[in-house]
Amino acid sequence: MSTLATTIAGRRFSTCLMNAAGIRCQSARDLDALVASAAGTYVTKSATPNKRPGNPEPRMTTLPHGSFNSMGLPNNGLAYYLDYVLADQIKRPTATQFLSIAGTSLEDNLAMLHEIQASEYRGFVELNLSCPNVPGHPQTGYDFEQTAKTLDAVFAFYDKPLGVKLPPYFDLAHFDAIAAVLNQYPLTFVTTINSVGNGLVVNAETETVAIRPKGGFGGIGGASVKPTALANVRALSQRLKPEIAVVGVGGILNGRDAFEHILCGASMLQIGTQFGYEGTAVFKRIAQELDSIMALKGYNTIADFRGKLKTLD
Ligand code: RRO
Repeated sequence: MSTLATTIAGRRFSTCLMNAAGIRCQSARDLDALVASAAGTYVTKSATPNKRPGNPEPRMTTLPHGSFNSMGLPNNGLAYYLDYVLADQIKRPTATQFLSIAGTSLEDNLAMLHEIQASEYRGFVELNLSCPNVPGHPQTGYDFEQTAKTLDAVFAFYDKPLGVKLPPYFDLAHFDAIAAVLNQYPLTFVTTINSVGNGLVVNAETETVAIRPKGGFGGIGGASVKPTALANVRALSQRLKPEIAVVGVGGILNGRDAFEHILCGASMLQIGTQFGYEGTAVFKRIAQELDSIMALKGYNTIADFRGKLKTLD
């Protein structure tokens, strides 16, 4: 019998498929649907200390091979998501949740982490260093010094399992640089990639941009970003110390995409755009497709092929 189970920092997940932060995970109703689904766990919409309405609409559009957004961090505030995961922890004591936070300043991130540290929360925190869509706030993950400063301040007091959500990198020197920073800290995981930031979608008919915020600039997700996602999963898996698990996200539409992410080194897979389009049925479908591929190849567990991508040397 094959299994899609995975383990990160000693926490077992019955399957390696889950949602990606931001998509259908903003309300308790969304999160209830994820809990009831075939996903192995869930991540909550990135939280700020207080509730935020996000950017003006329209702030999202579909693409032929993906999605395009500038949501601007609409969320119900940290207390809402912390309450949700704490209640879930009581209902399902063996589950491990991912609680995403995305302060728009270091002070906000530290304030939220102090609150989480002081709570009964035992699950993972996914610290989002890569939101591309808040006007006036650059992506921390592209500033290696600020990333180190952030993690220095975080790990000065925070001692529960924590990972970071990274933006995509496009240069081998940048993979080296970010890995050198991340390897200095007791991180549990990295999640890679966030959307490919600051693309531009043009409507030739109306001769306008497609979305209102930031003059039309927004983050690209879905099938188009898969090669970038695979490169980031692979490059970081090769460079990070083995205690840091890699969570792969970007362009997973089917079992083959999931298989490719695992070959590149992913221990957990997050589905964003396709989950948005398909709803919770996506988890069972992709699990079945991945399971079939593994059966054909004679693999019993994802560890049998994780990170084993071969080069043509
Ligand atoms: O809310 C958003 O605009 C958003 C966030 Br926080 C993020 O991390 N990635 C993204 O594509 N959109």
